[in-house]
Amino acid sequence: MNKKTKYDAVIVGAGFAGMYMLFRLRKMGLSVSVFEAGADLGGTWYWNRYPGARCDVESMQYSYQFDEELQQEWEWSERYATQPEILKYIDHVAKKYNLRSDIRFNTKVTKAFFDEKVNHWQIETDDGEKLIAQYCIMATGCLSSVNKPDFKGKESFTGSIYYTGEWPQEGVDLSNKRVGIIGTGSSAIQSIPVIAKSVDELTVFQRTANYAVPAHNKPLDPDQVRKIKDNYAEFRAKAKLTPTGNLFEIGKDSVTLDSEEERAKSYEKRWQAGGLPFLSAYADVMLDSESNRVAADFVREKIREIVNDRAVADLLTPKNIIGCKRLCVDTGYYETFNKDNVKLVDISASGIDALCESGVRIGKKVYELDVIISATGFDAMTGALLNIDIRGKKGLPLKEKWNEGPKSYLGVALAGFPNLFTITGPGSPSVISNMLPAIEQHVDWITECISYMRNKGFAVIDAQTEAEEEWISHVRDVADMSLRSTCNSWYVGANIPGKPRIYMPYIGGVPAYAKKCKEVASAGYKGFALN
Ligand code: NA7
Repeated sequence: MNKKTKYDAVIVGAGFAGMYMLFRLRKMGLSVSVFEAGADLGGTWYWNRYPGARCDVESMQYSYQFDEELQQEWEWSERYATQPEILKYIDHVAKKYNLRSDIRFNTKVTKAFFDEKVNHWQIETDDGEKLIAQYCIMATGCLSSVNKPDFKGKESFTGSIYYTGEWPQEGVDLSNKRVGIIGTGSSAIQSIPVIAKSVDELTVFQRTANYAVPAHNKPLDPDQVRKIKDNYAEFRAKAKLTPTGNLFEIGKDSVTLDSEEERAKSYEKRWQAGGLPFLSAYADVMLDSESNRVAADFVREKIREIVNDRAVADLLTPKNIIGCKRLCVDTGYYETFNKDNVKLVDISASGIDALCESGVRIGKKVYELDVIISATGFDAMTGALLNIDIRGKKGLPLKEKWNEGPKSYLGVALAGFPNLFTITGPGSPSVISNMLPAIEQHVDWITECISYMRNKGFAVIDAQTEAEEEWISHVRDVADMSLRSTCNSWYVGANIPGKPRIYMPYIGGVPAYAKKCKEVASAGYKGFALN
């Protein structure tokens, strides 16, 4: 076999996870090759370049912390970074550590088979390359497999269809067009106010109304930045002690500890401050339905205050639990529905009936459009992994192992799939926490695991089925305690027809999760078989 086709490790994906994994393994002296479907770095941030795309976690927290020099030298310009600024940051990181040299772009990994005879992974790419590696590390992202609903009559539409999750690299000129947008999740809520400014008409097709709180985005205050940077390590350490790995001020334990007036004051303060900390006003918001109702009612009232037309305001008012679907962070979303060129169409009864030559048909009514934007989200957490033909011991396909939903030990390893690691996989805090520290925690854990194996002379590590079962049952138990698992969100796979319903992220909190991972490692990788 050609020398070049054999590596110690293959990493699939060159977003934040793949980049840091490459950095760590290369430093350890491993030969590593990274494969990336996109033409450049960034993963989900590479593809999601729709108008208004921005991170909903504050930039001072949504960044790497593995290198003090890096976190000191990089200057974010705004409280919430735009997608282009995140790509600039990624480019800076790649140049600083010379990462691109080991990354093959425009190349998809299509197959990964474990060969038990020689204990390595056989990997194939879409350009026909075959290679082998001792370790296969999936850095495929949680929100990277775009959901493209198969709308009836899709092929008959004569205009253009775009997906927010695969926005054309060259951009799209929407000026003076009649545009329809399907979906009212975070991507739509970010893009609608921006798109509405340039188009002739914007029609929003809403299946489920969503909660959004204002971002109050602004340029970062240099004094505030200095204060954080002077004690960045301490700031990061404190964040790791919070349930979501984000440094928010968490309010009182229960809403019952406050009078009605105090509750309103507390939510108003958070509404004015902006962003996801809104949901941390009381620690029981996601545990107690009455506490949740107080938060939800506050936002419902705000919608009524902002939106002039009562019928439109009613339609935009969510009925379900707040925070069950991910809370959206907006800039002028509800206000946009006061514009004359913006129309809201309720499709809650039967969805999109069909696309036709001239637009979208709902019942008997046709909405004439030049462009349709599908902001319909992702086959989250499992989609990107299941898109690859992954086979473990005895040729078991991952699709089969996961036919009743994802099973994983700690969200990082799969029983029967030795030497395969999944960064921020299902069963880990991942999307329910701040993704950047979640990625770093997994990459550090995997690096230490590989280093341990090399030091002790082990060639193979495989999660044990009992340990996996025990972990999954714990993941399920903690999910059942939270209101988050009770609605039809992408967290439970409800947005993808036929997807098994299971609450995928680990919701027991970042500190508890990190402690468990540490304990497993210090006990010589408890729950794993090493050979
Ligand atoms: P989301 O949050 O999954 O939102 C997708 C939206 O598209 C949501 O409003 C869906 O309605 C709607 N949708 C999905 N499929 C259909 C079909 N078939 N017909 C009509 N409407 C549909 O994805 P986003 O990209 O906005 O955000 C994903 C995450 O990225 C977000 O949570 C942040 O973490 C960043 P539904 O609510 O299912 O009724």
